[in-house]
Amino acid sequence: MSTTGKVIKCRAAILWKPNAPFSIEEVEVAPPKAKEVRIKIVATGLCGTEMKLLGSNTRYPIILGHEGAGIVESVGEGVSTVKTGDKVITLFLPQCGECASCLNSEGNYCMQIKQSFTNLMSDGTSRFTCKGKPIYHFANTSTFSEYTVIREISVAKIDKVAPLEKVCLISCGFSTGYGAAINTAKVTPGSTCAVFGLGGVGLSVIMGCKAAGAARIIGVDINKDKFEKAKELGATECISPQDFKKPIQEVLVDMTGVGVEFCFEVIGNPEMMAAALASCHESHGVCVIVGFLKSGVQINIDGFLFLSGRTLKGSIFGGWKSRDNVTKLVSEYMAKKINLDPLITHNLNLDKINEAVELMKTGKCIRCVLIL
Ligand code: COD
Ligand code: ZN
Repeated sequence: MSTTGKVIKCRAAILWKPNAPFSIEEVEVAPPKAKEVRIKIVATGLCGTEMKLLGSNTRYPIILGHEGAGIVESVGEGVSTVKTGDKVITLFLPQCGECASCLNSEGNYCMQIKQSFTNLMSDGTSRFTCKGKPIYHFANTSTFSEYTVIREISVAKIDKVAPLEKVCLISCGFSTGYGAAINTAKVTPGSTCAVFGLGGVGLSVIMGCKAAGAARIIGVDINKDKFEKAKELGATECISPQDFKKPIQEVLVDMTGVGVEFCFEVIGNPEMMAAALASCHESHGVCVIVGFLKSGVQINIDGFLFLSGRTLKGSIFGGWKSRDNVTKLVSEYMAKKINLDPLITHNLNLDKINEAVELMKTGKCIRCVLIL
């Protein structure tokens, strides 16, 4: 029996308040309105960003999740680019194709992302209800639910044979890291790179540096358990700042003689951001900030560092224009040009989401993909 146009009852992981565990509840998911798509989520990663949101900085109750892949259940009025049955990836960064960023060949920060900061759909309402209460959306994706409603501009259609439990990582972690190296830094063949933070996103930066032909890739993390995988994916050496008396930027300058040509901060720590910039070659070094800081958090940088020509850059979603490139990245995975499999260390069912949180908190996993 078709569910088109009807409310769907399904399971979702709700965060009712800050620092509470996720609670698996039955939710009602309203049909998609104009230019919206209702998706049956099949798989979703738990990303480092969600871990940062468990405390505060958002609205509650909320359904988090932004690293998702699924199948279109039904579409609202005026949707023309996807149809029922299509396999899709959810995009926290939309691509409207019309704003100044979408029209600029270098930009990818679609201005329509700002709509998702309301935690509601474009008409100011939620499509989720639980126990009679509206539940907030997250990143216009809310993938920790068996069904979700998102905007058409936040959906990328993908190869119909793609394994959703793998390619969901293209929805965030992999693309964010890999693109930061390829698109934002534009890593050059033979260069020396350093990557601060070896989570799923940092390891994807390493894969990007390797694909771009970097000769030396230095992984930096305080958790040495991350080193083995980093080396498997292309790091030529790994170091922990805790093993040195000197600041890490001095260690990197000593190791390379001149500083690294490309340095990536993939932690979200203001001190490490300043250290990453200072680790770069003084003339042509490029430092890319991938980690997130809350609005208002300042970075304490010695202004003298810029005199000689260093560059400091931000990066979101690896600089990819989302709809155009996610489809292509999935094709590259299918053609075995990129590999996501080493990033997936755990698979759990959605109802075990709190176990996945624990695995992330204790640094025991790179990516836990939740199966719905
Ligand atoms: N020095 C060195 N390493 C550190 C330090 C430190 N002081 N503190 C933590 N680390 C290491 C941890 O041991 C861990 O290995 C790694 O840093 C962080 O990895 P994860 O697994 O927690 O996180 P990721 O890789 O999933 O995500 C990292 C981000 C920095 C991308 C994420 O936390 C973030 O800030 N996201 C927002 C920015 C963004 O682009 N988001 C896109 C949507 S997610
Ligand atoms: Zn993410």
